[in-house]
Amino acid sequence: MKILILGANGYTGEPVAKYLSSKGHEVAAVDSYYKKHLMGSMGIKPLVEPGTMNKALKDHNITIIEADISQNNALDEIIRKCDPDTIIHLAQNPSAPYSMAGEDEAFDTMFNNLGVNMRLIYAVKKHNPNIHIIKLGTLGEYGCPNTPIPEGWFDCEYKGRTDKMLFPKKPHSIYHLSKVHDSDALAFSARVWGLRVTDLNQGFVYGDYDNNRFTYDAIFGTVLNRFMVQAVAGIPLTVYGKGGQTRGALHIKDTLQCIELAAENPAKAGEFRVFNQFTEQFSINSLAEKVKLAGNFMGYRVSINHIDNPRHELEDHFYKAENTSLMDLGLKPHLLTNERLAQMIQFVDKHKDKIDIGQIQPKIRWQA
Ligand code: USQ
Repeated sequence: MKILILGANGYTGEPVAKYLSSKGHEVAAVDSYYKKHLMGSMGIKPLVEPGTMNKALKDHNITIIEADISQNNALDEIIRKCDPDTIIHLAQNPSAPYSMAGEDEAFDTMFNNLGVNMRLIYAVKKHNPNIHIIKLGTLGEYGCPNTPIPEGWFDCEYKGRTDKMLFPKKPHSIYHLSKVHDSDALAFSARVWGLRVTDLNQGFVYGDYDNNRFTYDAIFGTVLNRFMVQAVAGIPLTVYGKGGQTRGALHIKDTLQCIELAAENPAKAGEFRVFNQFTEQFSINSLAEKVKLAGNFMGYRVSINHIDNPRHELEDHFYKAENTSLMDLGLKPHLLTNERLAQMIQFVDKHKDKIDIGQIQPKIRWQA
């Protein structure tokens, strides 16, 4: 397949580019270094910094394109040149805390995420509506409803009449809200213009892959990666509030498998397909306990600290997201065993001299 990856310099983008290229696909990788520059401007350093795409992808037979696809015509030219049959769209600001830092950050998140998504829709519509768009969405679009969460669509009955509808969303941050709008725009593009779309509603990702950008700060780091760094650094694990928050999660290797499965089994013309992309669900308390147990067994002194929750979110709630579609396509999960946890902690330990403890505690408050 000819695959174009938008946002190929990130924690997920770079592994996806390498993985799909290693599977024999013709891969082109696009990035504007938006996030790399943003993190630099905020003084945030990842545990592992792969540098530019040139540095990270150069031995992988991948076409590297530096471009700002939020600009009019930029993506059109790339599509004309690369003629992809699949576009994997990861070119977004992925941080809930960043989006809640203030009005400018909220605007930046909305402008970047919705803008690039709209450019993509129009570029595909103009040049080749047959291209399969795979969009990385998030499970956080749904929030935490007191009902099970279907994979996008559900059978709705109201006042005696029925229809197939997209499940209502209750996001908890401007970032997650931006993804809700993206999903709506993509569903619209399938309904009205017949585009082929897969929306992957992903849980939080953990783990490293071939020296990708591994963050642990309070803005860009996801919870399990943060806990593992805190365990190694001897900082009490930062559980926000009661810790009963429950989320879907998956190892970065499963993200790669899921994207590959979606690409190899494309959506039909006019179909907006939603897959919930996670392999297990955990409460934050149970994650902290797992890290504490594994860390203590490995000789670290790990303790847990419930800190004032900087976010506005339910801390004790029902949570049951459905996730059979990717399993049915053949996903073989890499589960969070004690052995895997120990391997990941060892990886963090190899880089422990780079841990900056000033990046750990959260400073952005949802209701400030
Ligand atoms: N949390 C803690 N302590 C921490 C960090 C986080 O208790 O030190 C809690 C948060 O309050 C939240 C949960 O852990 O309840 C997940 O937080 P997170 O920072 O790992 O994830 P989140 O901000 O929700 O966003 C991340 C990715 C995002 C992706 C999303 C999937 O950054 O791109 O879309 O996970 S989901 O969690 O399903 O929304």
